[in-house]
Amino acid sequence: MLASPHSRRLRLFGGFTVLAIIATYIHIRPSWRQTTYEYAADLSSSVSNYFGREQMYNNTLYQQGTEGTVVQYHNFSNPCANFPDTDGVLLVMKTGATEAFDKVPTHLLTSLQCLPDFLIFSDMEQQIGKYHIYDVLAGVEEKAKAHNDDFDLYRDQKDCPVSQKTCLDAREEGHRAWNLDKYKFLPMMEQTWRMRPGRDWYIFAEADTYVFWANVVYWLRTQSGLNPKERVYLGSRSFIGGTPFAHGGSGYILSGTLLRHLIDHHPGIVQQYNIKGAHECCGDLMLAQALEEYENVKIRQAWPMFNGEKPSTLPYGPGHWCEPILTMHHMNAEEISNVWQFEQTRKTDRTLLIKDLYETLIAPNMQVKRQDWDNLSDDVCYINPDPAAQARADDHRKRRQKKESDMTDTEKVAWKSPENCARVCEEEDVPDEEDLIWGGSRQKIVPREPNSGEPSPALALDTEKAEDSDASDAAMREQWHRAMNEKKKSRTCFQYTWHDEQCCTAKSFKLGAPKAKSGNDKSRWVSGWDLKGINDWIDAMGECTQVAWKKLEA
Ligand SMILES: *[C@@H]1O[C@H](CO)[C@@H](O)[C@H](O)[C@H]1NC(C)=O
Ligand SMILES: *[C@@H]1O[C@H](CO)[C@@H](O)[C@H](O)[C@H]1NC(C)=O
Ligand SMILES: CC(=O)N[C@H]1CO[C@H](CO)[C@@H](O)[C@@H]1O
Repeated sequence: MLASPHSRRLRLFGGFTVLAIIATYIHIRPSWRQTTYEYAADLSSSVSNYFGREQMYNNTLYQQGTEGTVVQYHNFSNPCANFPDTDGVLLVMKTGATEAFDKVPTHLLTSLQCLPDFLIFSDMEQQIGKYHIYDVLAGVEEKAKAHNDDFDLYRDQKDCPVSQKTCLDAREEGHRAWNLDKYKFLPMMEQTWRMRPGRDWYIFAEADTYVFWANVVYWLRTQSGLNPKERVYLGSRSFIGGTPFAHGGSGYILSGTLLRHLIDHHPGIVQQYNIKGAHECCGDLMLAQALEEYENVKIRQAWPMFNGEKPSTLPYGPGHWCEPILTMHHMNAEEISNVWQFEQTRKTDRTLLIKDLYETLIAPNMQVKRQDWDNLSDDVCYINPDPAAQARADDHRKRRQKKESDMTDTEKVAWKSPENCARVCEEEDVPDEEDLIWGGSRQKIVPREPNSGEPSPALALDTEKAEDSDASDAAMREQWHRAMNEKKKSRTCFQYTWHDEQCCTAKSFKLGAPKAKSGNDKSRWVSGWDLKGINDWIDAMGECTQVAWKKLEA
């Protein structure tokens, strides 16, 4: 350690006045000088590391719990070394001038640096470094733009003599940006085909979409069974007014053949939809309508591989575990960079599964309880039956209430406190083997310290079965383990949120997000996770030996 200047001065002062201290000073001086020298050497080597070409850094994702999944140090100088060959696949990103400079640069620093080619479309022509952003609305005819309020933002953006941020507040312009956005989809199809014709696959994404390139390319080429010579339209399916469409933010894919057909065989289609836009809510819906109307092609469902969630909101659990992940949505710049870093620093190059996201990005942050936190639990709700309390609950939660007659005793009082709410999930926990007494000759299993006095029904049933058989102790344990494994896997309660005499639980686990603090204890949001139940479920699932590629519906 280096002494601070102040204590050094003190020591020098003491040295001139007290002989003994001079002696001490002389005695320690060599080691002090050496320390100083070492410090300087450390500093100089870390500075040269930082500015040198080695670029070997601490991996900030490496922490307790992730030692097995990501490397501790990583050489960040060659980010595209393991990037897949994207020959024949083109990324088309759509953004808007109110957000482009917030969202696009992080893509350029991460995956886009490894793509040999891509297109970025927006509602204004802009330049970010060496990258050009095209105004996809430039060609929209005057008759579609004039007298259409939806284009006011388009005009305002052009009139802004300084930076867009100075003229327009992105948050306040949110709905205007949204209204303008729907007009971009069909022109984007046309311009994509004009500018980059003849690719096999076109991946359309937004500036808050994350694309897992290794998975997407591998899936398209070897697992999807799709042929780019056919007319293919796929993504995460949503419905509006009964019409299925590929949700834009989750990313979606058109085969080159379909894009060519749509643009080359139907002149006037873009103009028609530009005018139609004034009466429709969303551009991704309009694209589906156009594909259906002119090509008779419907979306093929690729969810949950194409996904509208991000790591912190993804509902991990049944159906979201051994499934590979191809896209995510609502990703802010920091989240994009984090997931990219995860892809870069994984210890393996096997297909990235939803489970892998959980293990590295979420599990280290799971804890029993968080105050002022909303974990997005709302699958089943238990609300104070008092009419005044019911009136305070929102309709969605009210609809999710369990019937009183279907409730267990624990569930009936779940609304009373966060602790009561937590017990709903705990009821599904299975005992650990260490907590059981294994009977002697007369084989019998009883919980050592039963929570409720009586063993749970499933456990009692299993005990009977075991008693009936003459099985050896080992066979009985084996049978018990199998039964417990099934019970672990089939649990339906993983976490809860409590707030204002409302308890809601979820049949999946997710991290969620902070919720604004509110004044009194009753209205504060508390979220909690049944960590034992979650970890038991994960253990019971085991390693995902089979990658659960989603079979596309016709
Ligand atoms: C990091 O990789 C670059 C090239 O990819 C190499 O030149 C450099 O020596 C590596 N640094 C370390 C510390 O391994
Ligand atoms: C890397 O992490 C270690 C502790 O894990 C820390 O002491 C060190 O300062 C870090 N290095 C850099 C360059 O941040
Ligand atoms: C952040 C978020 O989506 N929070 C939701 C949590 O659950 C309540 C009740 O269902 C919703 O109203 C919130 O929007």
